[in-house]
Amino acid sequence: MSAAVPVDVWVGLGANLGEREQALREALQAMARWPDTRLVNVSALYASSPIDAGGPDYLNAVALLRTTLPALDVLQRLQSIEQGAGRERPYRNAPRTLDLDILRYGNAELDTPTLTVPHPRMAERAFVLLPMAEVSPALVSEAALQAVADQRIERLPKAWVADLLSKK
Ligand code: A4P
Ligand code: MG
Repeated sequence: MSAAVPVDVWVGLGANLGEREQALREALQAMARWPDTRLVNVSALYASSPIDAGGPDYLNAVALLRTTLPALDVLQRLQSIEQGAGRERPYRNAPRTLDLDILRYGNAELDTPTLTVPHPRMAERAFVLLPMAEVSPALVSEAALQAVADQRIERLPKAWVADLLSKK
């Protein structure tokens, strides 16, 4: 079932195991193929040190989708892409081949056992705020960026990102 009105959905992508860039690219390609969905914008990739976690450096990005899919349908589809990338969950915040989080689903505020939006830890994380500011500048204030300015993060522009954007 689809909601009648398209909703802007921000998705955070992260990977710190395996072929990280390929995992992010394939995930974006998969989202762009969803029914009733447009991939509107994608940030550059960002390399960042793990926050509240261990393991290798992460590659992160943020994508903006416009979709009529309900929020739980989006979550289920993201989880199925994670599974396809070989995601394992041995313990909390374990290193991962691919993590896909819903950062915002329009202006919805949901707190259910399976889905909390806006993502509760978003404001603490440079690896979310910097790419999100690139995709949707109005959503991230200077003060929010200042608050995470001590976190190590590096912007890595990738030519292939622009090729993914939907012309629909
Ligand atoms: N869930 C609830 N709300 C959401 C949402 N908005 N989006 C539920 C996605 N899932 C949501 O997720 C566990 C459960 O959360 C799901 O079953 C879903 O129903 P998970 O992906 O299995 O576990 P996780 O990834 O360990 O949890 P989460 O919440 O994604 O972890 P965090 O807090 O996002 O931290 N450092 C850097 N530099 N870059 C990173 O990407 N990521 C983390 C993960 C830690 N440190 C990092 C990074
Ligand atoms: Mg997750």
